[in-house]
Amino acid sequence: MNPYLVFSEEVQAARAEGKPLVALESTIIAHGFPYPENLEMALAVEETVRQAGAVPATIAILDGRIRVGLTRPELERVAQSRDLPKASIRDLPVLCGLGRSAATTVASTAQVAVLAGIDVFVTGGIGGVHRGWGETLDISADLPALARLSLAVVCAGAKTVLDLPATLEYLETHGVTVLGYGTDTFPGFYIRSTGLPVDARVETPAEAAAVLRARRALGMPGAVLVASPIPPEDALDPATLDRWLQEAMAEMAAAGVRGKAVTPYLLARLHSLSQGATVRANKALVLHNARVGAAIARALKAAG
Ligand code: PSU
Ligand code: MN
Repeated sequence: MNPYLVFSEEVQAARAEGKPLVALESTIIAHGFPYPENLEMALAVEETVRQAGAVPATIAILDGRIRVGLTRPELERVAQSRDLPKASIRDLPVLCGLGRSAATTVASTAQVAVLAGIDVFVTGGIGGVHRGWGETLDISADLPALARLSLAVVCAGAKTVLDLPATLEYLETHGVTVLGYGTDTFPGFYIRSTGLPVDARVETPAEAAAVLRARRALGMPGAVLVASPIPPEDALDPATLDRWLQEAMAEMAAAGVRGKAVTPYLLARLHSLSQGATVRANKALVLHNARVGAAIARALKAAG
Protein backbone atom coordinates (compact mmCIF):
# COMPACT_ATOMS: atom_id res chain seq x y z
CA MET A 1 0.00 0.00 0.00
CA ASN A 2 1.29 3.44 -0.94
CA PRO A 3 2.06 5.46 2.21
CA TYR A 4 0.87 8.73 0.63
CA LEU A 5 -2.51 7.39 -0.54
CA VAL A 6 -5.62 7.74 1.66
CA PHE A 7 -9.02 6.45 0.57
CA SER A 8 -12.27 7.87 1.95
CA GLU A 9 -14.62 5.42 3.66
CA GLU A 10 -16.94 5.45 0.66
CA VAL A 11 -14.12 4.72 -1.79
CA GLN A 12 -12.59 2.09 0.51
CA ALA A 13 -15.93 0.27 0.68
CA ALA A 14 -16.37 0.48 -3.10
CA ARG A 15 -12.93 -1.04 -3.62
CA ALA A 16 -13.71 -3.88 -1.20
CA GLU A 17 -16.98 -4.60 -2.98
CA GLY A 18 -15.55 -4.24 -6.48
CA LYS A 19 -17.91 -1.38 -7.39
CA PRO A 20 -17.15 0.86 -10.39
CA LEU A 21 -15.26 4.03 -9.41
CA VAL A 22 -15.06 7.39 -11.17
CA ALA A 23 -12.19 9.78 -10.43
CA LEU A 24 -12.93 13.54 -10.31
CA GLU A 25 -10.44 16.42 -10.27
CA SER A 26 -10.27 19.27 -7.75
CA THR A 27 -8.70 22.13 -9.75
CA ILE A 28 -12.05 22.65 -11.41
CA ILE A 29 -13.45 23.16 -7.86
CA ALA A 30 -10.67 25.37 -6.48
CA HIS A 31 -9.93 27.42 -9.64
CA GLY A 32 -12.54 26.65 -12.30
CA PHE A 33 -15.66 28.02 -10.58
CA PRO A 34 -16.45 30.81 -8.12
CA TYR A 35 -17.58 29.93 -4.55
CA PRO A 36 -20.24 28.74 -3.70
CA GLU A 37 -21.14 27.47 -7.19
CA ASN A 38 -17.99 25.34 -7.07
CA LEU A 39 -19.13 23.47 -3.95
CA GLU A 40 -22.65 23.00 -5.37
CA MET A 41 -21.14 21.73 -8.61
CA ALA A 42 -18.78 19.31 -6.84
CA LEU A 43 -21.58 17.86 -4.70
CA ALA A 44 -23.93 17.61 -7.69
CA VAL A 45 -21.31 15.82 -9.80
CA GLU A 46 -20.65 13.29 -7.04
CA GLU A 47 -24.39 12.70 -6.59
CA THR A 48 -24.84 12.26 -10.35
CA VAL A 49 -22.13 9.59 -10.39
CA ARG A 50 -23.87 7.76 -7.50
CA GLN A 51 -27.29 7.96 -9.17
CA ALA A 52 -25.73 6.47 -12.29
CA GLY A 53 -24.53 3.45 -10.31
CA ALA A 54 -20.86 4.24 -9.69
CA VAL A 55 -18.87 5.67 -6.79
CA PRO A 56 -17.23 9.13 -7.04
CA ALA A 57 -13.62 9.62 -5.95
CA THR A 58 -12.77 13.33 -5.88
CA ILE A 59 -8.99 13.70 -5.65
CA ALA A 60 -6.93 16.39 -3.89
CA ILE A 61 -3.71 16.60 -1.90
CA LEU A 62 -4.33 17.56 1.72
CA ASP A 63 -1.51 17.90 4.23
CA GLY A 64 0.87 15.74 2.23
CA ARG A 65 -1.60 12.92 1.68
CA ILE A 66 -3.18 12.05 -1.66
CA ARG A 67 -6.86 11.92 -0.82
CA VAL A 68 -8.94 9.65 -3.03
CA GLY A 69 -12.50 10.51 -2.11
CA LEU A 70 -13.20 13.63 -0.03
CA THR A 71 -15.56 14.02 2.92
CA ARG A 72 -18.00 16.95 2.93
CA PRO A 73 -15.73 19.10 5.17
CA GLU A 74 -12.75 18.30 2.93
CA LEU A 75 -14.73 19.29 -0.18
CA GLU A 76 -15.66 22.55 1.57
CA ARG A 77 -12.02 23.19 2.40
CA VAL A 78 -11.07 22.78 -1.28
CA ALA A 79 -14.00 24.93 -2.45
CA GLN A 80 -13.34 27.75 0.02
CA SER A 81 -9.60 28.17 0.09
CA ARG A 82 -8.87 30.47 -2.78
CA ASP A 83 -5.14 30.14 -2.17
CA LEU A 84 -5.02 26.35 -2.54
CA PRO A 85 -2.33 25.89 -5.20
CA LYS A 86 -3.06 24.21 -8.53
CA ALA A 87 -0.89 21.11 -8.64
CA SER A 88 0.27 19.39 -11.78
CA ILE A 89 2.29 16.18 -11.99
CA ARG A 90 5.63 17.76 -11.15
CA ASP A 91 4.21 19.15 -7.92
CA LEU A 92 3.10 15.79 -6.46
CA PRO A 93 6.51 14.87 -4.97
CA VAL A 94 6.85 18.30 -3.34
CA LEU A 95 3.35 18.18 -1.85
CA CYS A 96 3.74 14.63 -0.51
CA GLY A 97 7.35 14.99 0.55
CA LEU A 98 6.81 18.27 2.39
CA GLY A 99 3.28 17.73 3.73
CA ARG A 100 1.55 20.43 1.70
CA SER A 101 -1.93 20.80 0.16
CA ALA A 102 -3.19 21.49 -3.38
CA ALA A 103 -5.93 20.90 -5.91
CA THR A 104 -5.15 18.45 -8.71
CA THR A 105 -5.42 19.16 -12.44
CA VAL A 106 -6.39 16.66 -15.13
CA ALA A 107 -2.75 15.56 -15.37
CA SER A 108 -2.16 14.97 -11.67
CA THR A 109 -5.65 13.53 -11.07
CA ALA A 110 -5.09 11.00 -13.87
CA GLN A 111 -1.72 10.11 -12.35
CA VAL A 112 -3.38 9.47 -8.97
CA ALA A 113 -6.33 7.59 -10.51
CA VAL A 114 -3.95 5.12 -12.13
CA LEU A 115 -2.03 4.77 -8.85
CA ALA A 116 -5.35 4.03 -7.09
CA GLY A 117 -6.48 1.52 -9.74
CA ILE A 118 -9.34 3.68 -11.07
CA ASP A 119 -10.10 3.23 -14.80
CA VAL A 120 -12.40 6.16 -15.52
CA PHE A 121 -11.86 9.86 -14.89
CA VAL A 122 -14.49 12.53 -15.54
CA THR A 123 -13.65 16.19 -16.06
CA GLY A 124 -15.05 19.24 -17.85
CA GLY A 125 -12.44 20.11 -20.42
CA ILE A 126 -8.86 18.96 -20.69
CA GLY A 127 -5.96 21.38 -20.93
CA GLY A 128 -4.15 21.55 -24.25
CA VAL A 129 -1.90 23.57 -26.52
CA HIS A 130 -2.38 27.27 -25.79
CA ARG A 131 -2.82 29.89 -28.51
CA GLY A 132 0.52 31.51 -29.13
CA TRP A 133 2.34 28.29 -28.16
CA GLY A 134 5.04 29.02 -30.75
CA GLU A 135 6.33 31.79 -28.49
CA THR A 136 5.42 30.55 -25.02
CA LEU A 137 5.73 26.76 -25.50
CA ASP A 138 2.64 26.60 -23.23
CA ILE A 139 1.35 23.05 -23.62
CA SER A 140 -0.68 21.67 -20.73
CA ALA A 141 0.86 18.78 -18.80
CA ASP A 142 -2.56 17.16 -19.33
CA LEU A 143 -1.47 16.13 -22.85
CA PRO A 144 1.71 14.15 -22.06
CA ALA A 145 -0.17 12.63 -19.10
CA LEU A 146 -2.86 11.33 -21.47
CA ALA A 147 -0.15 9.90 -23.69
CA ARG A 148 1.31 7.91 -20.79
CA LEU A 149 -1.50 6.89 -18.42
CA SER A 150 -3.90 4.03 -19.12
CA LEU A 151 -7.48 5.08 -18.36
CA ALA A 152 -10.61 6.49 -19.98
CA VAL A 153 -10.94 10.26 -19.63
CA VAL A 154 -14.38 11.72 -20.28
CA CYS A 155 -14.43 15.41 -21.26
CA ALA A 156 -16.43 17.87 -23.35
CA GLY A 157 -13.37 18.61 -25.46
CA ALA A 158 -10.56 20.97 -24.64
CA LYS A 159 -11.24 24.45 -23.35
CA THR A 160 -12.28 26.89 -26.06
CA VAL A 161 -9.46 29.21 -24.99
CA LEU A 162 -6.92 26.82 -26.57
CA ASP A 163 -5.44 26.22 -30.01
CA LEU A 164 -7.69 23.24 -30.75
CA PRO A 165 -6.19 22.04 -34.07
CA ALA A 166 -2.74 22.03 -32.42
CA THR A 167 -4.16 20.19 -29.39
CA LEU A 168 -5.55 17.44 -31.63
CA GLU A 169 -2.25 17.27 -33.55
CA TYR A 170 -0.40 16.71 -30.29
CA LEU A 171 -2.81 13.92 -29.26
CA GLU A 172 -2.36 12.28 -32.65
CA THR A 173 1.43 12.49 -32.52
CA HIS A 174 1.46 10.88 -29.09
CA GLY A 175 -0.98 8.13 -29.96
CA VAL A 176 -3.91 9.07 -27.73
CA THR A 177 -7.14 7.48 -28.98
CA VAL A 178 -9.79 10.20 -29.34
CA LEU A 179 -13.41 9.03 -29.44
CA GLY A 180 -16.44 11.18 -30.23
CA TYR A 181 -19.26 10.10 -27.93
CA GLY A 182 -22.28 10.29 -30.25
CA THR A 183 -20.44 12.73 -32.51
CA ASP A 184 -18.06 12.78 -35.50
CA THR A 185 -16.35 16.00 -34.45
CA PHE A 186 -14.32 17.10 -31.45
CA PRO A 187 -16.60 19.04 -29.09
CA GLY A 188 -15.70 22.61 -28.13
CA PHE A 189 -16.45 22.63 -24.39
CA TYR A 190 -19.13 25.39 -24.22
CA ILE A 191 -20.11 24.62 -27.82
CA ARG A 192 -21.07 21.26 -29.29
CA SER A 193 -18.59 21.08 -32.13
CA THR A 194 -15.27 22.52 -33.20
CA GLY A 195 -15.75 21.08 -36.69
CA LEU A 196 -12.50 19.13 -36.24
CA PRO A 197 -12.81 15.37 -36.85
CA VAL A 198 -12.29 12.70 -34.15
CA ASP A 199 -10.64 9.31 -34.84
CA ALA A 200 -13.79 7.32 -34.28
CA ARG A 201 -17.34 7.72 -33.13
CA VAL A 202 -18.89 5.53 -30.42
CA GLU A 203 -22.55 5.46 -29.43
CA THR A 204 -22.61 3.57 -26.14
CA PRO A 205 -20.70 3.19 -22.87
CA ALA A 206 -20.03 -0.44 -23.82
CA GLU A 207 -18.28 0.66 -27.02
CA ALA A 208 -16.07 3.15 -25.17
CA ALA A 209 -15.23 0.45 -22.59
CA ALA A 210 -14.40 -2.02 -25.37
CA VAL A 211 -11.91 0.42 -26.89
CA LEU A 212 -10.09 0.89 -23.57
CA ARG A 213 -9.99 -2.87 -22.98
CA ALA A 214 -8.59 -3.42 -26.48
CA ARG A 215 -6.01 -0.69 -26.03
CA ARG A 216 -4.79 -2.42 -22.86
CA ALA A 217 -4.85 -5.88 -24.44
CA LEU A 218 -2.63 -4.49 -27.21
CA GLY A 219 -0.08 -3.49 -24.61
CA MET A 220 -0.50 0.21 -25.37
CA PRO A 221 -0.08 2.65 -22.49
CA GLY A 222 -1.95 5.92 -22.71
CA ALA A 223 -5.51 7.12 -22.47
CA VAL A 224 -8.71 6.76 -24.41
CA LEU A 225 -10.17 10.26 -24.53
CA VAL A 226 -13.96 10.12 -24.67
CA ALA A 227 -15.12 13.47 -26.01
CA SER A 228 -18.75 14.03 -25.15
CA PRO A 229 -20.48 17.24 -26.35
CA ILE A 230 -22.35 19.58 -24.03
CA PRO A 231 -26.13 18.90 -24.19
CA PRO A 232 -27.72 21.05 -26.95
CA GLU A 233 -29.99 22.97 -24.53
CA ASP A 234 -26.97 24.09 -22.48
CA ALA A 235 -24.59 25.02 -25.32
CA LEU A 236 -23.57 28.66 -25.84
CA ASP A 237 -23.81 30.61 -29.08
CA PRO A 238 -20.39 30.31 -30.80
CA ALA A 239 -20.29 33.93 -32.06
CA THR A 240 -21.15 35.39 -28.66
CA LEU A 241 -18.62 33.14 -26.96
CA ASP A 242 -15.98 34.25 -29.42
CA ARG A 243 -16.60 37.92 -28.54
CA TRP A 244 -16.16 37.22 -24.82
CA LEU A 245 -13.08 35.20 -25.55
CA GLN A 246 -11.42 37.91 -27.67
CA GLU A 247 -12.04 40.41 -24.89
CA ALA A 248 -10.75 38.07 -22.16
CA MET A 249 -7.60 37.29 -24.14
CA ALA A 250 -6.89 40.96 -24.85
CA GLU A 251 -7.21 41.71 -21.12
CA MET A 252 -4.97 38.79 -20.29
CA ALA A 253 -2.26 40.00 -22.68
CA ALA A 254 -2.47 43.47 -21.15
CA ALA A 255 -2.25 42.03 -17.63
CA GLY A 256 0.79 39.91 -18.59
CA VAL A 257 -0.72 36.67 -17.22
CA ARG A 258 1.35 33.59 -18.04
CA GLY A 259 1.98 29.94 -17.19
CA LYS A 260 -0.37 28.09 -14.92
CA ALA A 261 -2.34 31.24 -14.15
CA VAL A 262 -3.61 31.39 -17.75
CA THR A 263 -6.43 28.83 -17.51
CA PRO A 264 -7.94 30.08 -14.21
CA TYR A 265 -7.65 33.71 -15.39
CA LEU A 266 -9.46 33.11 -18.67
CA LEU A 267 -12.20 31.01 -17.07
CA ALA A 268 -12.82 33.66 -14.42
CA ARG A 269 -12.92 36.48 -17.02
CA LEU A 270 -15.35 34.50 -19.18
CA HIS A 271 -17.55 33.89 -16.15
CA SER A 272 -17.82 37.58 -15.46
CA LEU A 273 -18.03 38.80 -19.10
CA SER A 274 -20.83 36.30 -19.76
CA GLN A 275 -22.61 37.20 -16.49
CA GLY A 276 -22.56 33.59 -15.40
CA ALA A 277 -23.55 31.97 -18.70
CA THR A 278 -20.23 30.10 -18.95
CA VAL A 279 -20.58 28.92 -15.32
CA ARG A 280 -23.98 27.42 -16.11
CA ALA A 281 -22.73 25.79 -19.31
CA ASN A 282 -19.65 24.46 -17.55
CA LYS A 283 -21.72 22.91 -14.77
CA ALA A 284 -24.14 21.33 -17.26
CA LEU A 285 -21.37 19.71 -19.29
CA VAL A 286 -19.61 18.32 -16.22
CA LEU A 287 -22.85 16.78 -14.96
CA HIS A 288 -23.47 15.26 -18.37
CA ASN A 289 -19.94 13.84 -18.45
CA ALA A 290 -20.48 12.38 -14.98
CA ARG A 291 -23.39 10.30 -16.31
CA VAL A 292 -21.35 9.15 -19.30
CA GLY A 293 -18.30 8.31 -17.16
CA ALA A 294 -20.31 6.35 -14.59
CA ALA A 295 -21.88 4.31 -17.39
CA ILE A 296 -18.45 3.56 -18.90
CA ALA A 297 -17.10 2.52 -15.47
CA ARG A 298 -20.07 0.15 -15.10
CA ALA A 299 -19.54 -1.25 -18.59
CA LEU A 300 -15.86 -1.92 -17.81
CA LYS A 301 -16.85 -3.84 -14.65
CA ALA A 302 -19.62 -5.74 -16.44
CA ALA A 303 -17.18 -7.05 -19.01
CA GLY A 304 -14.78 -8.04 -16.22
N1 PSU B 1 -11.38 22.63 -17.47
C1 PSU B 1 -12.33 23.33 -16.80
N2 PSU B 1 -11.99 23.96 -15.66
C2 PSU B 1 -10.75 23.85 -15.15
C3 PSU B 1 -9.76 23.09 -15.84
C4 PSU B 1 -10.12 22.51 -16.99
O1 PSU B 1 -13.46 23.39 -17.24
O2 PSU B 1 -10.51 24.41 -14.09
C5 PSU B 1 -8.39 22.88 -15.24
C6 PSU B 1 -8.09 21.38 -15.26
O3 PSU B 1 -7.67 21.01 -13.97
C7 PSU B 1 -6.96 21.24 -16.26
C8 PSU B 1 -6.25 22.55 -16.07
O4 PSU B 1 -6.15 20.13 -16.01
O5 PSU B 1 -7.35 23.49 -15.96
C9 PSU B 1 -5.33 22.87 -17.21
O6 PSU B 1 -4.46 23.88 -16.82
P1 PSU B 1 -3.11 24.16 -17.66
O7 PSU B 1 -3.59 24.69 -18.95
O8 PSU B 1 -2.37 25.18 -16.85
O9 PSU B 1 -2.39 22.85 -17.74
MN1 MN C 1 0.07 25.83 -19.12
